[in-house]
Amino acid sequence: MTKILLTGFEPFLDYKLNPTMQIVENLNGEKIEDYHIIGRILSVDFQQSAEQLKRHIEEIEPQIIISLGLAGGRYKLTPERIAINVKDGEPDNNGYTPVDESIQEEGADAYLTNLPIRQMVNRLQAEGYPAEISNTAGTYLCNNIMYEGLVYAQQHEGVRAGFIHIPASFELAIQHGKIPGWHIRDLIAAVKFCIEETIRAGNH
Ligand code: PCA
Repeated sequence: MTKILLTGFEPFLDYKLNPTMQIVENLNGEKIEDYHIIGRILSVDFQQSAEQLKRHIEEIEPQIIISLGLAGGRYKLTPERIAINVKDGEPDNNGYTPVDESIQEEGADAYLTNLPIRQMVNRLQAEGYPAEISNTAGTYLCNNIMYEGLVYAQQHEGVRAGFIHIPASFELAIQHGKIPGWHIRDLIAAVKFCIEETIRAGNH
């Protein structure tokens, strides 16, 4: 049994709910072929989230790490190509507001994902979902967690890691008032297609 660690984030800034939590809770415990999905929710806190991710990785020993984040305002589902060694931007949920900081002092400037993001986008489009590769995960928590996941993948042969940004759910879009949304059912289905493509890419 191969394990997939699927992470989501708690609500943050003016988003009163985070649909990544619902997706992760929904897919937690699912099995696809010989792969077991284990879901975990991370804090929107620069320090804590990185430590939580490391603890979950230690406990679960996943071969695949897929992290999800909300990108409020995006219309499409967007697998991310690259994580950069930068922390900058809005305050996290505990008020920490980094300015031009490094995630890891001696770390590489950036890491490219080794998830099959092109296949994910092709599959999503074939299934009728708007999707494209994103070339920036920003400099906030999502980029931070993607970077940490890729550092681990770099250090552990055979491990694949990456990040998918998702649009708001209808529920959040209605609550927020100024961002587009998808039905949560479609968000869950789309993430599942991405997981299937990752499994398929690893089977060749
Ligand atoms: N999205 C934020 C952080 C948590 C989340 O779900 C981001 O894009 O950085």
